[in-house]
Amino acid sequence: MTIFAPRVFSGVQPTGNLHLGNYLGAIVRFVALQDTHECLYCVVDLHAITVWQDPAELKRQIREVTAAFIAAGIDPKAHIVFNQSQVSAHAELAWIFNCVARMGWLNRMTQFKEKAGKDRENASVGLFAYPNLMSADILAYKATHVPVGEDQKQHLELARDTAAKFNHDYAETIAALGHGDAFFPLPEPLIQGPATRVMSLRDGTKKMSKSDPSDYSRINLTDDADGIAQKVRKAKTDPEPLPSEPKGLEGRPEADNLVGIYAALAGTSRDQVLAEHGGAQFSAFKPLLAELAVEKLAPIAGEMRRLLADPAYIDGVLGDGAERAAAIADPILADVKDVVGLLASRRR
Ligand code: AQP
Repeated sequence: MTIFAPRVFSGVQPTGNLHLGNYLGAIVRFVALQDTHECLYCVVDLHAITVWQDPAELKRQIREVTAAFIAAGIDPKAHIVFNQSQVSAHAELAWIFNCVARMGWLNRMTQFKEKAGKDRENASVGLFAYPNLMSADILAYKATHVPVGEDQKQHLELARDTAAKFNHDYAETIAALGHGDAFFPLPEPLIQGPATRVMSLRDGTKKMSKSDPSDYSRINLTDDADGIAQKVRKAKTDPEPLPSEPKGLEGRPEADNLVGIYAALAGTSRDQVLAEHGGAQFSAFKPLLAELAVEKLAPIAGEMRRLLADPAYIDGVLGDGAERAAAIADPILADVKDVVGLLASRRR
């Protein structure tokens, strides 16, 4: 059986304010994995344009996500930080995957249904094909592990199905060209911790999201201390005190969300938080949560401001990262073309 060296890949879209969900569900995990894995972290700007983006604002947001990565503790020298559009292998492999993945698979994707809404006919083709680009992002590096929030689980399953179908459809050529019994690994989602699905502060049944029209639904990484305290104070809750065990959070989505956020920020578990704060009213728990959120997020916001004051540095990080990413992806793409039967004679 072909053995693949462990490699981590993940991405974040530059589509607006990064929030606590992106941070706890993804970026905190990105930082932790650096100690044990070779990691590539990507600002997925080609995904962003599947819905309309103001061009000047998009450039600003690409730099902002990069600054957030670095400010949160990702080391762009030890690992690779870059923006997707600078490495053409992503788009090229996505086209090949458009020809491998099936319409029926994409038709089942719930994120497309949610984002396209009722006006499906008017959604971009890119929004529909988005999961194939995501498969290409991961498999252009033969990445084996992908840290993501719960909402990306279905897309990861599609990436595994696409890798498996490619390995199956081209099995003979893959073996004949010396790639063993599998060309691509089946990438594993890493969905772990107490905050894999952080919910809106206004509605505990809806995911915290950049595109929610209410700024009070989320804590942005760039919110100041007063803003964070106000949003936590106004967060929807129920009248009951906190239970002493997680079972008591059943049917209480808002309470469950705040306890999960607290646990993730404190680096502990729901059980532990409830063991300490069970019986407390929200009027006592919310100020503690706000204080903890400020303690963790304020240094990141400060460092982001410092980094964003020097856009040339950020652009340098992205350029250097793109070169190093392309050095991995280009030979893999050349092998993919060879397997598929696309002639790659050198241009003179
Ligand atoms: N609420 C969340 N809880 C936990 N993890 C989350 N992620 C996003 N929202 C939550 C994770 O963050 C990573 C980057 O996400 P993304 O920006 O690429 O896209 P998204 O999942 O579509 O994020 P948003 O905020 O919901 O953006 P919009 O509103 O533009 O769609 C991913 O790993 C994601 O799982």
